[in-house]
Amino acid sequence: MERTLMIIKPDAVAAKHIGEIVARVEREGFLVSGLRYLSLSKEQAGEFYAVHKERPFYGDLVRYMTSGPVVVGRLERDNAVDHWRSVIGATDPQKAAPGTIRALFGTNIESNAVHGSDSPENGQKETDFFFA
Ligand code: 3AN
Repeated sequence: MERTLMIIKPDAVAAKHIGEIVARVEREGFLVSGLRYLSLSKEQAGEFYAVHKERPFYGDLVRYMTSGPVVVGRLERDNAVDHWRSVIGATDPQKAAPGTIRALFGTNIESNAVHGSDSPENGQKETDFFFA
């Protein structure tokens, strides 16, 4: 069983899409084995996105991710990482395939509704970050 981390980002929480997104998760065959509603501190957001530290959008990304509450979830199923990435769609909602979560609920490349881990190794690391 593989794990991936879902984050329902501040824009999607504010737009009241938590229920629809979690319903989609379960329809896609995931077991939700952890779910938390929380506000990220600057330090947590900075550490979580540390790989993007040198990118020009890093400061804005940390500001955005701390702009309101988020929902983090630990999702489990076979092929969880790739399956969840196919369900959420491309980073830029304008380029995301129709019916994907980012196409449905994303605002722009930064405020793109949800996060998904990018490898099984990071799926384990990122879920451990929130679910000790
Ligand atoms: P993904 O979330 O699709 O794996 P990453 O890991 O490249 O994409 O980027 C992490 C987050 O950084 C994205 N979800 C998005 O919020 C933000 N981001 C990525 N690229 C850009 C960009 N060019 N401009 C602004 N924000 C970006």
